[in-house]
Amino acid sequence: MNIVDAKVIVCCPGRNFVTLKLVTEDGITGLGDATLNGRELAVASYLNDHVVPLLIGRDARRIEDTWQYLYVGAYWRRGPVTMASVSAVDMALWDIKAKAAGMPLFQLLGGRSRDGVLVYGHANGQTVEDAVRAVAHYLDLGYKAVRVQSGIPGLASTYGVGRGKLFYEAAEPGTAPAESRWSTEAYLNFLPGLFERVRAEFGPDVHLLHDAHHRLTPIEAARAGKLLEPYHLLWLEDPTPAELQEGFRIIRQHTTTPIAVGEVFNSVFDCYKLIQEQLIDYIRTTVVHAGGITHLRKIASLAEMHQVRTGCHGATDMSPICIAAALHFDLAVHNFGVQEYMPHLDETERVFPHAYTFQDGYMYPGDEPGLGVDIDEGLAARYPYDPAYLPVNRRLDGTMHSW
Ligand code: EZ4
Ligand code: CO
Repeated sequence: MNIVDAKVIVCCPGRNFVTLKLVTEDGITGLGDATLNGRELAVASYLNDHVVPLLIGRDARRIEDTWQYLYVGAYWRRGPVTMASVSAVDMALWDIKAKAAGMPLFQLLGGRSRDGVLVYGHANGQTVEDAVRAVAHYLDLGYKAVRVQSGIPGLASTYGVGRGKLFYEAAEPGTAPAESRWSTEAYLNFLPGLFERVRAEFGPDVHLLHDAHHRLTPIEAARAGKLLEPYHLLWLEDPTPAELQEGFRIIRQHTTTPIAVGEVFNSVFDCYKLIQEQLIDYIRTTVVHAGGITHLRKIASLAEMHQVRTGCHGATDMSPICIAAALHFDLAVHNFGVQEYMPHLDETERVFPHAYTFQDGYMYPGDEPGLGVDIDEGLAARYPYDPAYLPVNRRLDGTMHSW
């Protein structure tokens, strides 16, 4: 079952996506997401210039060997550009294998471990009362888990609050990133009141989440976790940048607020200490950025042994191909926790028709063979690449800070 064609498709149906499409000699097609928000063309080049030529003529059935060939074989290991490329190939090969088997992918991964995949949505508002209204809207739609982000008095713009009522789209079209300003003091003074208000309004049962988006030091994150304890979050996400895995020990020593991290991780080596020392509760590595289904399963297996659950990144910069792959994975692995889900724009949905569905706070990958997602190439061609960047962030005195 040799690969006879490999094509990289870059399109912008409302936002930029990079897609890899493989075709075998038997005419089976496989799709992989290779989108790296704000750095899309670097991955397209890596694939076109260095991966596609190696794929033609390879046996599409050899998923593990192809993964190792591209990872070990590149000599230059890891990094988001390399790993998004490897992930796309891996996703497409699992799509092909499941189609050849006539099964939805989750069956090849061991079958269902649960009835449906619990997802959380993104409630946000400029003010606390706007955020409360947004949470109510999500609950009306059936969501059982909601991330809450709000504007902060005194700051002109805040991560997690922006255009889009049902999602937060961070990348802004343009040839240079937008700049925002940040004050840790204003944030920490404001945050507990937001969750006090939301808990008072909606009671103890709804799962509440919050993303600190890498902006705190470990001791500041420890303070945030302590202040939020009365409101028992499902998780506090990305409390501090995780290049320094040891930093999470400080947070752990001070608070029982569950911690999630990992959306920017590329491999198990970014998180093995966090997992083995039980410094986190949820690992957010996702299919497109952490080596595809093949590598994500290895991370999940390590996490399972240490009582860490999965919580895959699922913002709108994961294309429907990645969301489909994540849902198959989430349905199958034992230690699944929760899946992030932001609905895509209608233009995106039309370019990537898919079998997955949302109902009553849960998602279902569907029963089509493979990933259950397609790309309408004719339509995609009508949405050419449009440069867009994630914002950068500065403290009030102008110092660069994590965004
Ligand atoms: O900043 O997807 O939890 N979700 C997030 C997202 C990420 C973007 C980066 O491309 O943190 O908003
Ligand atoms: Co996040």
